[in-house]
Amino acid sequence: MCVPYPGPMTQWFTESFRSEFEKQASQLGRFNLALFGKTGVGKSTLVNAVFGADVAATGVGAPVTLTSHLYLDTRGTLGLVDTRGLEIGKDDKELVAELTKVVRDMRKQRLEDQIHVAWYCVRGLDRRFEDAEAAFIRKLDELGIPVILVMTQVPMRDGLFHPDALELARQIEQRNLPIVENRVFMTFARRDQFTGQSPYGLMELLRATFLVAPDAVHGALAAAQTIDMAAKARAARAHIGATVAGAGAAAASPIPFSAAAILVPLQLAMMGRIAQLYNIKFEKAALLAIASTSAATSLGRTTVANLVKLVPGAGTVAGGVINAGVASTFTYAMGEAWLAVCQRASGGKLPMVNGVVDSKAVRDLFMTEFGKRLPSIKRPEDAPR
Ligand SMILES: Nc1nc2c(ncn2[C@@H]2O[C@H](COP(=O)(O)OP(=O)(O)OP(=O)(O)O)[C@@H](O)[C@H]2O)c(=O)[nH]1
Ligand SMILES: [Mg+2]
Repeated sequence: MCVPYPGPMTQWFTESFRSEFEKQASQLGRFNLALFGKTGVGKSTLVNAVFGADVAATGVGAPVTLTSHLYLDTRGTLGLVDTRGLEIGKDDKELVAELTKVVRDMRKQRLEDQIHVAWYCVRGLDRRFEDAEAAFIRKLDELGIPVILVMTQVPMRDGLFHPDALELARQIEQRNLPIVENRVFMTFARRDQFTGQSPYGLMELLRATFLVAPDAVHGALAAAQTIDMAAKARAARAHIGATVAGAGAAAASPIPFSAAAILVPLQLAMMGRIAQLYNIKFEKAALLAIASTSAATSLGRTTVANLVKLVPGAGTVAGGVINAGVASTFTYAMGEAWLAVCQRASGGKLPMVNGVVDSKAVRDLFMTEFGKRLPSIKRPEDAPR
Protein backbone atom coordinates (compact mmCIF):
# COMPACT_ATOMS: atom_id res chain seq x y z
CA MET A 1 0.00 0.00 0.00
CA CYS A 2 1.19 3.44 -0.77
CA VAL A 3 1.72 5.59 2.31
CA PRO A 4 1.74 9.25 1.35
CA TYR A 5 3.27 10.46 4.62
CA PRO A 6 5.89 10.24 5.97
CA GLY A 7 7.42 10.31 2.53
CA PRO A 8 10.87 9.00 1.77
CA MET A 9 12.36 12.50 1.97
CA THR A 10 10.90 12.96 5.43
CA GLN A 11 12.37 9.66 6.51
CA TRP A 12 15.70 10.53 4.98
CA PHE A 13 15.60 13.88 6.71
CA THR A 14 14.66 12.40 10.09
CA GLU A 15 17.41 9.81 9.97
CA SER A 16 20.07 12.27 8.81
CA PHE A 17 18.96 14.73 11.45
CA ARG A 18 19.07 12.02 14.11
CA SER A 19 22.63 11.12 13.29
CA GLU A 20 23.80 14.75 13.36
CA PHE A 21 21.76 15.40 16.52
CA GLU A 22 23.45 12.51 18.31
CA LYS A 23 26.89 13.58 17.17
CA GLN A 24 26.22 17.03 18.57
CA ALA A 25 25.15 15.56 21.91
CA SER A 26 28.49 13.85 22.28
CA GLN A 27 30.35 16.97 21.14
CA LEU A 28 28.55 19.14 23.69
CA GLY A 29 29.83 16.85 26.41
CA ARG A 30 28.90 17.31 30.03
CA PHE A 31 29.34 19.90 32.74
CA ASN A 32 30.12 18.23 36.06
CA LEU A 33 29.31 20.07 39.25
CA ALA A 34 30.22 18.84 42.72
CA LEU A 35 27.98 19.82 45.63
CA PHE A 36 29.26 20.01 49.15
CA GLY A 37 27.98 21.39 52.42
CA LYS A 38 26.23 20.16 55.50
CA THR A 39 23.05 18.24 55.21
CA GLY A 40 19.88 20.28 54.76
CA VAL A 41 21.59 23.57 53.83
CA GLY A 42 19.72 23.63 50.52
CA LYS A 43 22.09 22.06 47.95
CA SER A 44 19.35 20.22 46.08
CA THR A 45 17.03 23.22 46.14
CA LEU A 46 19.79 25.38 44.69
CA VAL A 47 20.62 22.92 41.92
CA ASN A 48 16.96 22.56 41.03
CA ALA A 49 16.59 26.32 40.83
CA VAL A 50 19.49 26.69 38.40
CA PHE A 51 19.20 23.51 36.34
CA GLY A 52 15.47 22.88 36.27
CA ALA A 53 12.70 21.57 38.41
CA ASP A 54 13.60 18.15 39.74
CA VAL A 55 17.12 17.62 38.61
CA ALA A 56 18.22 16.82 42.13
CA ALA A 57 14.93 15.45 43.48
CA THR A 58 15.81 11.80 43.67
CA GLY A 59 19.10 12.01 41.88
CA VAL A 60 19.15 12.40 38.14
CA GLY A 61 19.11 9.43 35.82
CA ALA A 62 21.07 6.44 37.04
CA PRO A 63 23.57 7.32 39.76
CA VAL A 64 27.05 5.94 39.26
CA THR A 65 28.83 4.98 42.44
CA LEU A 66 32.25 6.60 42.50
CA THR A 67 33.28 5.46 45.98
CA SER A 68 31.35 4.24 49.02
CA HIS A 69 29.87 7.68 49.62
CA LEU A 70 30.29 9.72 46.46
CA TYR A 71 27.92 9.47 43.55
CA LEU A 72 27.77 10.89 40.07
CA ASP A 73 24.28 11.51 38.70
CA THR A 74 24.13 12.41 35.06
CA ARG A 75 21.41 13.69 32.82
CA GLY A 76 22.39 14.81 29.37
CA THR A 77 24.70 17.77 29.61
CA LEU A 78 24.74 17.87 33.43
CA GLY A 79 26.61 15.71 35.91
CA LEU A 80 26.22 16.16 39.66
CA VAL A 81 28.65 14.76 42.17
CA ASP A 82 26.97 14.45 45.53
CA THR A 83 27.79 12.89 48.90
CA ARG A 84 25.61 10.50 50.81
CA GLY A 85 26.15 9.24 54.31
CA LEU A 86 29.23 11.24 55.25
CA GLU A 87 29.27 14.61 56.96
CA ILE A 88 31.78 17.39 56.80
CA GLY A 89 32.91 18.16 60.35
CA LYS A 90 32.38 14.53 61.36
CA ASP A 91 33.73 12.16 58.72
CA ASP A 92 36.30 14.46 57.14
CA LYS A 93 39.16 11.97 56.80
CA GLU A 94 37.01 9.47 55.00
CA LEU A 95 35.43 12.09 52.77
CA VAL A 96 38.77 13.63 51.79
CA ALA A 97 40.24 10.19 51.08
CA GLU A 98 37.32 9.26 48.84
CA LEU A 99 37.33 12.59 47.07
CA THR A 100 41.07 12.41 46.43
CA LYS A 101 40.68 8.98 44.92
CA VAL A 102 37.81 10.10 42.70
CA VAL A 103 39.66 13.16 41.41
CA ARG A 104 42.83 11.13 40.72
CA ASP A 105 40.84 8.52 38.80
CA MET A 106 39.03 11.22 36.86
CA ARG A 107 42.30 12.89 35.90
CA LYS A 108 43.00 9.91 33.66
CA GLN A 109 39.77 10.53 31.77
CA ARG A 110 38.69 13.15 29.26
CA LEU A 111 38.21 16.71 30.46
CA GLU A 112 34.47 16.42 30.16
CA ASP A 113 34.44 13.51 32.61
CA GLN A 114 36.23 15.44 35.35
CA ILE A 115 34.75 17.62 38.09
CA HIS A 116 34.75 21.16 36.71
CA VAL A 117 33.45 23.29 39.57
CA ALA A 118 32.36 22.77 43.18
CA TRP A 119 29.69 24.71 45.01
CA TYR A 120 30.40 24.68 48.71
CA CYS A 121 27.16 25.61 50.45
CA VAL A 122 26.70 27.20 53.85
CA ARG A 123 23.32 28.19 55.21
CA GLY A 124 23.02 31.91 55.81
CA LEU A 125 21.60 31.64 59.31
CA ASP A 126 23.82 28.80 60.54
CA ARG A 127 26.01 31.35 62.32
CA ARG A 128 28.88 28.90 62.26
CA PHE A 129 31.57 27.99 59.81
CA GLU A 130 33.89 25.30 61.10
CA ASP A 131 37.62 24.79 60.68
CA ALA A 132 36.83 21.42 59.17
CA GLU A 133 34.84 23.13 56.41
CA ALA A 134 37.72 25.48 55.69
CA ALA A 135 40.13 22.54 55.54
CA PHE A 136 37.81 20.74 53.16
CA ILE A 137 37.65 23.75 50.84
CA ARG A 138 41.45 23.98 50.82
CA LYS A 139 41.57 20.31 49.89
CA LEU A 140 39.23 20.88 46.95
CA ASP A 141 41.50 23.67 45.78
CA GLU A 142 44.57 21.45 46.12
CA LEU A 143 42.82 18.91 43.93
CA GLY A 144 42.45 21.60 41.29
CA ILE A 145 38.70 22.15 41.62
CA PRO A 146 37.52 25.78 41.63
CA VAL A 147 35.30 26.33 44.67
CA ILE A 148 32.43 28.78 44.72
CA LEU A 149 31.27 29.51 48.24
CA VAL A 150 27.49 29.78 48.17
CA MET A 151 25.51 31.07 51.09
CA THR A 152 22.04 29.58 50.89
CA GLN A 153 18.65 30.68 52.21
CA VAL A 154 19.85 34.19 53.02
CA PRO A 155 16.86 36.30 54.06
CA MET A 156 16.72 39.73 52.48
CA ARG A 157 14.61 42.76 53.33
CA ASP A 158 14.45 46.11 51.55
CA GLY A 159 17.48 45.14 49.50
CA LEU A 160 19.58 44.30 52.58
CA PHE A 161 20.89 40.88 53.54
CA HIS A 162 20.11 39.55 56.99
CA PRO A 163 22.82 40.94 59.31
CA ASP A 164 23.64 37.52 60.78
CA ALA A 165 24.30 36.15 57.28
CA LEU A 166 26.44 39.17 56.46
CA GLU A 167 28.44 38.63 59.63
CA LEU A 168 28.98 34.96 58.78
CA ALA A 169 30.02 35.89 55.23
CA ARG A 170 32.51 38.40 56.65
CA GLN A 171 34.00 35.77 58.96
CA ILE A 172 34.36 33.33 56.08
CA GLU A 173 35.96 35.92 53.84
CA GLN A 174 38.48 36.79 56.56
CA ARG A 175 39.84 33.26 56.42
CA ASN A 176 41.38 33.94 53.01
CA LEU A 177 40.16 30.69 51.58
CA PRO A 178 40.91 29.72 47.97
CA ILE A 179 37.39 30.55 46.79
CA VAL A 180 36.24 32.07 43.51
CA GLU A 181 36.43 35.88 43.53
CA ASN A 182 37.53 35.64 47.20
CA ARG A 183 33.99 36.12 48.29
CA VAL A 184 30.75 34.52 49.35
CA PHE A 185 27.82 34.36 46.90
CA MET A 186 24.58 35.21 48.65
CA THR A 187 21.53 33.32 47.36
CA PHE A 188 17.94 32.46 47.97
CA ALA A 189 16.90 29.65 45.67
CA ARG A 190 13.17 29.22 45.99
CA ARG A 191 10.38 31.58 46.88
CA ASP A 192 9.28 31.30 50.50
CA GLN A 193 5.50 31.16 50.58
CA PHE A 194 5.27 32.36 54.17
CA THR A 195 7.57 35.37 54.09
CA GLY A 196 7.09 36.07 50.38
CA GLN A 197 10.86 36.22 49.95
CA SER A 198 11.75 35.92 46.24
CA PRO A 199 14.77 34.10 44.88
CA TYR A 200 17.92 36.05 44.08
CA GLY A 201 21.63 35.58 43.45
CA LEU A 202 21.25 32.67 41.05
CA MET A 203 22.36 34.53 37.92
CA GLU A 204 25.41 35.82 39.77
CA LEU A 205 26.26 32.30 40.84
CA LEU A 206 25.82 31.01 37.30
CA ARG A 207 27.95 33.81 35.87
CA ALA A 208 30.81 32.92 38.26
CA THR A 209 30.38 29.25 37.40
CA PHE A 210 30.78 30.02 33.68
CA LEU A 211 33.89 32.06 34.45
CA VAL A 212 35.73 29.21 36.14
CA ALA A 213 34.39 26.27 34.11
CA PRO A 214 36.73 25.20 31.29
CA ASP A 215 35.79 26.60 27.87
CA ALA A 216 35.31 23.07 26.56
CA VAL A 217 32.22 22.60 28.75
CA HIS A 218 30.65 26.05 28.33
CA GLY A 219 28.25 24.67 25.74
CA ALA A 220 27.19 21.89 28.08
CA LEU A 221 26.70 24.35 30.93
CA ALA A 222 24.71 26.70 28.70
CA ALA A 223 22.49 23.76 27.73
CA ALA A 224 22.10 22.39 31.25
CA GLN A 225 21.15 25.58 33.05
CA THR A 226 17.60 26.85 32.69
CA ILE A 227 17.73 30.42 34.02
CA ASP A 228 19.95 32.36 31.62
CA MET A 229 18.39 32.43 28.16
CA ALA A 230 20.98 34.93 26.94
CA ALA A 231 23.73 32.39 27.71
CA LYS A 232 21.93 29.85 25.54
CA ALA A 233 21.59 32.36 22.71
CA ARG A 234 25.29 33.27 22.99
CA ALA A 235 26.29 29.61 22.77
CA ALA A 236 23.93 29.13 19.81
CA ARG A 237 25.35 32.16 17.97
CA ALA A 238 28.91 31.02 18.60
CA HIS A 239 27.97 27.75 16.97
CA ILE A 240 26.18 29.44 14.08
CA GLY A 241 29.32 31.51 13.50
CA ALA A 242 31.49 28.42 13.37
CA THR A 243 29.08 26.66 11.00
CA VAL A 244 28.91 29.71 8.75
CA ALA A 245 32.70 29.67 8.51
CA GLY A 246 32.62 25.95 7.75
CA ALA A 247 29.98 26.40 5.07
CA GLY A 248 31.95 29.23 3.49
CA ALA A 249 35.07 27.07 3.47
CA ALA A 250 33.18 24.13 1.98
CA ALA A 251 32.02 26.37 -0.84
CA ALA A 252 35.32 28.24 -1.23
CA SER A 253 35.79 26.82 -4.64
CA PRO A 254 32.34 27.19 -6.15
CA ILE A 255 30.44 23.95 -5.92
CA PRO A 256 27.92 22.94 -8.51
CA PHE A 257 24.43 23.67 -7.35
CA SER A 258 23.57 20.01 -7.49
CA ALA A 259 26.27 19.43 -4.89
CA ALA A 260 24.74 21.97 -2.52
CA ALA A 261 23.77 18.97 -0.44
CA ILE A 262 27.24 18.98 1.04
CA LEU A 263 26.01 21.94 3.06
CA VAL A 264 23.07 20.02 4.40
CA PRO A 265 24.91 17.91 6.99
CA LEU A 266 26.57 21.07 8.31
CA GLN A 267 23.23 22.73 8.69
CA LEU A 268 21.57 19.70 10.25
CA ALA A 269 24.41 19.55 12.76
CA MET A 270 23.90 23.23 13.53
CA MET A 271 20.20 22.68 14.04
CA GLY A 272 20.88 19.69 16.27
CA ARG A 273 23.29 21.66 18.41
CA ILE A 274 20.92 24.58 18.88
CA ALA A 275 17.99 22.31 19.73
CA GLN A 276 20.12 20.71 22.45
CA LEU A 277 21.16 24.05 23.88
CA TYR A 278 17.43 24.64 24.38
CA ASN A 279 16.83 21.13 25.75
CA ILE A 280 14.50 20.19 22.93
CA LYS A 281 14.22 16.42 22.64
CA PHE A 282 14.97 14.75 19.35
CA GLU A 283 11.39 13.85 18.44
CA LYS A 284 10.16 17.38 18.92
CA ALA A 285 13.21 18.90 17.26
CA ALA A 286 12.70 16.67 14.22
CA LEU A 287 9.06 17.73 13.90
CA LEU A 288 10.00 21.39 14.20
CA ALA A 289 12.85 21.00 11.73
CA ILE A 290 10.57 19.35 9.21
CA ALA A 291 7.95 22.04 9.63
CA SER A 292 10.61 24.75 9.33
CA THR A 293 12.58 23.53 6.38
CA SER A 294 9.83 22.04 4.32
CA ALA A 295 9.17 25.73 3.66
CA ALA A 296 6.59 26.01 0.96
CA THR A 297 7.30 22.64 -0.53
CA SER A 298 4.91 19.77 -0.10
CA LEU A 299 5.42 17.78 3.08
CA GLY A 300 6.66 14.68 1.35
CA ARG A 301 9.58 16.58 -0.10
CA THR A 302 10.95 17.94 3.11
CA THR A 303 14.59 18.75 2.83
CA VAL A 304 16.91 21.52 3.80
CA ALA A 305 18.28 21.34 0.27
CA ASN A 306 14.95 22.61 -1.01
CA LEU A 307 15.55 25.80 0.89
CA VAL A 308 18.73 26.37 -1.03
CA LYS A 309 16.55 26.89 -4.04
CA LEU A 310 15.11 29.96 -2.43
CA VAL A 311 18.48 31.64 -2.34
CA PRO A 312 18.74 34.39 -4.90
CA GLY A 313 21.44 33.67 -7.40
CA ALA A 314 21.52 29.99 -6.66
CA GLY A 315 18.86 29.47 -9.26
CA THR A 316 16.80 26.40 -9.58
CA VAL A 317 18.43 25.04 -12.66
CA ALA A 318 21.02 22.34 -12.50
CA GLY A 319 24.43 23.71 -13.26
CA GLY A 320 24.01 26.85 -11.13
CA VAL A 321 26.69 27.30 -8.53
CA ILE A 322 26.80 28.18 -4.87
CA ASN A 323 29.74 30.32 -3.94
CA ALA A 324 31.21 30.94 -0.52
CA GLY A 325 29.19 34.11 0.00
CA VAL A 326 25.86 32.47 -0.76
CA ALA A 327 26.72 29.41 1.34
CA SER A 328 27.66 31.59 4.32
CA THR A 329 24.68 33.90 4.11
CA PHE A 330 22.30 31.05 3.64
CA THR A 331 23.73 29.11 6.59
CA TYR A 332 23.62 32.20 8.77
CA ALA A 333 19.98 32.85 7.86
CA MET A 334 19.10 29.23 8.59
CA GLY A 335 20.89 29.32 11.93
CA GLU A 336 19.15 32.48 13.09
CA ALA A 337 15.74 31.32 11.87
CA TRP A 338 16.12 27.97 13.60
CA LEU A 339 17.33 29.71 16.76
CA ALA A 340 14.11 31.75 16.77
CA VAL A 341 12.06 28.54 16.48
CA CYS A 342 13.97 26.89 19.35
CA GLN A 343 13.64 29.97 21.54
CA ARG A 344 9.87 29.97 21.06
CA ALA A 345 9.66 26.23 21.57
CA SER A 346 11.62 26.29 24.81
CA GLY A 347 9.54 29.18 26.11
CA GLY A 348 6.39 27.16 25.36
CA LYS A 349 5.35 29.92 22.97
CA LEU A 350 4.69 28.01 19.78
CA PRO A 351 1.04 28.17 18.73
CA MET A 352 -0.79 24.89 19.17
CA VAL A 353 -3.66 23.41 17.26
CA ASN A 354 -5.61 20.66 19.02
CA GLY A 355 -2.75 19.99 21.38
CA VAL A 356 -0.06 19.71 18.71
CA VAL A 357 2.35 22.33 17.49
CA ASP A 358 0.93 24.28 14.57
CA SER A 359 3.40 23.45 11.84
CA LYS A 360 2.21 26.24 9.59
CA ALA A 361 2.96 28.76 12.33
CA VAL A 362 6.40 27.22 12.79
CA ARG A 363 7.02 27.45 9.06
CA ASP A 364 5.88 31.08 8.97
CA LEU A 365 8.11 32.00 11.90
CA PHE A 366 11.09 30.25 10.35
CA MET A 367 10.56 31.81 6.94
CA THR A 368 10.05 35.30 8.35
CA GLU A 369 13.27 35.11 10.36
CA PHE A 370 15.07 33.49 7.46
CA GLY A 371 13.86 36.19 5.10
CA LYS A 372 15.08 38.95 7.44
CA ARG A 373 18.66 37.77 6.98
CA LEU A 374 18.20 37.17 3.29
CA PRO A 375 16.12 40.17 2.25
CA SER A 376 15.98 39.35 -1.40
CA ILE A 377 14.76 35.84 -0.81
CA LYS A 378 11.94 34.65 -2.99
CA ARG A 379 8.74 34.50 -1.04
CA PRO A 380 7.78 31.02 0.17
CA GLU A 381 4.89 30.80 -2.24
CA ASP A 382 7.36 31.16 -5.11
CA ALA A 383 9.34 28.17 -3.92
CA PRO A 384 9.68 25.15 -6.13
CA ARG A 385 7.13 22.48 -5.46
N1 LIG B 1 11.86 28.52 50.40
C1 LIG B 1 13.09 28.00 50.35
N2 LIG B 1 13.34 26.82 50.96
C2 LIG B 1 14.58 26.30 50.87
C3 LIG B 1 15.61 26.97 50.16
N3 LIG B 1 16.73 26.22 50.24
C4 LIG B 1 16.39 25.12 50.94
N4 LIG B 1 15.11 25.15 51.35
C5 LIG B 1 14.41 24.13 52.13
O1 LIG B 1 15.32 23.56 53.04
C6 LIG B 1 15.17 22.15 53.11
C7 LIG B 1 16.49 21.44 52.79
O2 LIG B 1 16.86 21.74 51.46
P1 LIG B 1 17.60 20.70 50.51
O3 LIG B 1 17.76 21.39 49.22
O4 LIG B 1 16.94 19.37 50.50
O5 LIG B 1 18.99 20.56 51.25
P2 LIG B 1 20.24 19.63 50.88
O6 LIG B 1 21.44 20.41 51.22
O7 LIG B 1 20.13 19.11 49.52
O8 LIG B 1 20.07 18.45 51.92
P3 LIG B 1 20.72 16.97 51.87
O9 LIG B 1 20.57 16.44 50.50
O10 LIG B 1 19.93 16.23 52.89
O11 LIG B 1 22.14 17.13 52.30
C8 LIG B 1 14.05 21.79 52.16
O12 LIG B 1 12.87 21.66 52.90
C9 LIG B 1 13.97 22.98 51.24
O13 LIG B 1 12.66 23.15 50.78
C10 LIG B 1 15.30 28.23 49.55
O14 LIG B 1 16.15 28.90 48.92
N5 LIG B 1 14.03 28.70 49.68
MG1 LIG C 1 20.15 17.15 48.72
